[in-house]
Amino acid sequence: MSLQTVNPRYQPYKGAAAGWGALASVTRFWLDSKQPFKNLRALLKTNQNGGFDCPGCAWGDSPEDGRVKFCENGAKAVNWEATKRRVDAAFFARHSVSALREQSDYWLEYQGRLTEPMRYDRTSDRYLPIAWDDAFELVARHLRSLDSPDQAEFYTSGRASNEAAYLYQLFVRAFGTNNFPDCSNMCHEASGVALGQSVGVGKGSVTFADFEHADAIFVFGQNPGTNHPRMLEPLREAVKRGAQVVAFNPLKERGLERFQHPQHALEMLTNGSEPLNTAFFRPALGGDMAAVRGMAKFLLQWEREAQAKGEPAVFDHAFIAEHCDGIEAYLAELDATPWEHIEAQSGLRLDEIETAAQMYRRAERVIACWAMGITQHHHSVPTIQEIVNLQLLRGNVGRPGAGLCPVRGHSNVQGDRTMGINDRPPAALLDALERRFAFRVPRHDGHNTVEAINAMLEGRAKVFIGLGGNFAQATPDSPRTHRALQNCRLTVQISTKLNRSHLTTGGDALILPCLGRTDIDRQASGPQAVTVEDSFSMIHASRGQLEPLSRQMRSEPAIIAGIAKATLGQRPVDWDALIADYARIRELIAETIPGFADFNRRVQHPGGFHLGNAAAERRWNTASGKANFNACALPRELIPEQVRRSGQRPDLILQTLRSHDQYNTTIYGLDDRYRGVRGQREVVFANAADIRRLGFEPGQKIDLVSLWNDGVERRVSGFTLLAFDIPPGQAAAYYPETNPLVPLESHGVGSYTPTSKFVAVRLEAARASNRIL
Ligand SMILES: Nc1nc2c(c(=O)[nH]1)N[C@H]1C(S)=C(S)[C@@H](COP(=O)(O)OP(=O)(O)OC[C@H]3O[C@@H](n4cnc5c(=O)[nH]c(N)nc54)[C@H](O)[C@@H]3O)O[C@H]1N2
Ligand SMILES: Nc1nc2c(c(=O)[nH]1)N[C@H]1C(S)=C(S)[C@@H](COP(=O)(O)OP(=O)(O)OC[C@H]3O[C@@H](n4cnc5c(=O)[nH]c(N)nc54)[C@H](O)[C@@H]3O)O[C@H]1N2
Ligand SMILES: [Mo]
Repeated sequence: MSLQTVNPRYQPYKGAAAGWGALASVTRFWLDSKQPFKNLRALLKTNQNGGFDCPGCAWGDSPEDGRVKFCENGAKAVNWEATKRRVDAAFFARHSVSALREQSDYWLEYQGRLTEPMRYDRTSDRYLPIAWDDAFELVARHLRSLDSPDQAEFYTSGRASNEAAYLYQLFVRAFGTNNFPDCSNMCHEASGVALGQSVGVGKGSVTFADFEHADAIFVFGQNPGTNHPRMLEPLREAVKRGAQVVAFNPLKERGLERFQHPQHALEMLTNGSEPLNTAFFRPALGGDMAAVRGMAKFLLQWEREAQAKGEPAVFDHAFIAEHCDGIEAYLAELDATPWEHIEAQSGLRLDEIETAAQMYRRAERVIACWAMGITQHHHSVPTIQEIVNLQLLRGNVGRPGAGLCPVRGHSNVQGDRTMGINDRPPAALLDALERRFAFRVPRHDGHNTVEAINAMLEGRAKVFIGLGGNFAQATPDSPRTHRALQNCRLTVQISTKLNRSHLTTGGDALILPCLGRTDIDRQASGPQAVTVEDSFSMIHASRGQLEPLSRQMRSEPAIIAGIAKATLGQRPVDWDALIADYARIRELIAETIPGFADFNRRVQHPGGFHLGNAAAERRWNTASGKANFNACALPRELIPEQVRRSGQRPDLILQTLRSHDQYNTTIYGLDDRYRGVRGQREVVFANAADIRRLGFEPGQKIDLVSLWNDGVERRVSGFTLLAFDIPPGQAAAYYPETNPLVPLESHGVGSYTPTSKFVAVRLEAARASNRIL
């Protein structure tokens, strides 16, 4: 694959999701990684017993099914990590940091794996090698010089293993703060908050097996064909056995429409494909709460009709009476919500909502799935609670084939939270740590991602440590976030690949190169396994299979232990002993984290073990002791007040999403096959009628300017307008290029999640071509 931008092309994609197109793409990536056979071997062990957990998404597989799971984007993730290219001292000697800043994100990560620890030298504007011990000492010096532990921010991205995350939180709390900004804050935070209040567990209640028993699966705001390809198989099986798969998505995502099974030779040869849904609804951005409210209102209407006629009830009265709280207030809220408001806000016609409600009512067992199309909104917590309300009305929580399924992103983002990566830690966790380790844990709230950026901007935080991820690019309001990092005295990135966060340096800056999921991790007691938790709360082991590219790379637990020992000494644990054998870390986890008793033995079980989920067993760990109906009014308007007060009207509402060739801020390639885009990323999808209405032509270059009443100009330049099948008034463009448009202050109520799926924008004829982001 060439790094040159090929001629931008745009042609609608006609094939099915997965199938031949995926195979061709994987082969290309295999060849491109320069070690195709080694990677093939590695891939065959992905998500298998004895292999490593796929570093792609957090979708779980059936624990009983031993077959190799083929997924195009998992293959890309493996190949990307298992490259032979290296970013070493010689590389940094060739390139100054200012010169690297001129390169694209795509170019930066393409250069290969980080192989030795480096420290930024301001005089030469270059990264120079540093010995590991000196690096640890430097971090310790900076941390010890702070006036308060709360002046340091400890970010986590969701690839970190349970063992790494546990050590990290132990070190940080022993140091004295709960400042744990986390990728989850930008992702499924709203799901955790909403589910915690509604059903007492901030995680999904279903397991893989439930998908085999559901009569209907509702998929809200998710693009599984690109982001969770292994989910397509259970969806297809569901449609085949006559279950309903109902998609809510403004974009007709190919993976939700048609699917060709890459492991069924006949299907591939005949080029047949299966439809993947039985109904598709295209709401307004942010319109799902109104849509689900409408469905619930129809159910209430039918319930009353059934009562009047003496017909069987629509609601599950026995469940509601025994298990739920707040039904009266919720039904009153349904009555108080006008149909006109539902129709206007949802972007759907009432007859469409009625059809969705009928499909819902006819299904005995319903699973509701959702992802970023739901969580990255101002009112995402009430939207998720409305989905729960709907599920509670018919008892669709806590029985086989039914339940709640926030489909998680990063492969261990859920596990990291279980391990205590939490800026608002539950008291029970803190008590357990205090009992076991005999130090005074910090009891006050720490910073989440938005709060951490503000603290760094205002000089209240002076040290930033990133355990993975790409903070500079994943966060909103990019120029401000970059300034926030640059304000720090020290920035430390524990990473596998070069990215813009390494180039956005504080006064001092370190790159600490770590092993990834695919690499063999050797310690004193031999090769180590780590553990992860998938979206279904299954815990399983992961063992790297590939020889690391350099002896200088260290494991994440070893790097954390190195920093901890330099900062705190052998306190509150013997860090070296834990690194010699990770089973000792798991013993500590077993003693302090609920559900992990006998961890080392249970994780030997093929396929892993289930952590258990109280809501799935109809035990409700809420304040009321019941599952709560939350009666929340629909937002009066979706356009935020700060936009209305800006005095300008938005031309379009923009959502920022992923292409098929990216993993978050990691850009694998410049194509987005299922949306028909080739060789370019700086594009805006808009409706042809809107493009004309606004006085532009398809193909024209434009600037996007977002609206917010704070006097800051937020603009990205030189984007190509593509006429696309998208509802009127909406636009879509890729993240992270559009992150400069998302105001830091525009975040979800109760979740602090940036509203990446709802940005009010104006379009202007292009001023200049975009500088590299
Ligand atoms: N290959 C690959 N896999 C990944 C990732 C990746 O970048 N690449 N990222 C991982 C991570 S961290 C995550 S969180 C997940 C993300 O997985 P997704 O949530 O599928 O990711 P997005 O691309 O943000 O897609 C959001 C979808 O929601 C729709 N949508 C947007 N706004 C709305 C709305 O208001 N209502 C409704 N109903 N729909 C809406 C969009 O049209 C789009 O289809 O994927 C994980 N897996
Ligand atoms: N506008 C907009 N912004 C968004 C989103 C959106 O939809 N729209 N989505 C949000 C979401 S859902 C998420 S989860 C965040 C993602 O935010 P992050 O998790 O911070 O970002 P990633 O792009 O996943 O991080 C990629 C980097 O992680 C490092 N890395 C990869 N593997 C490993 C590993 O095994 N160990 C270590 N230590 N480092 C590793 C590599 O150096 C790589 O460059 O972005 C959020 N930002
Ligand atoms: Mo995510």
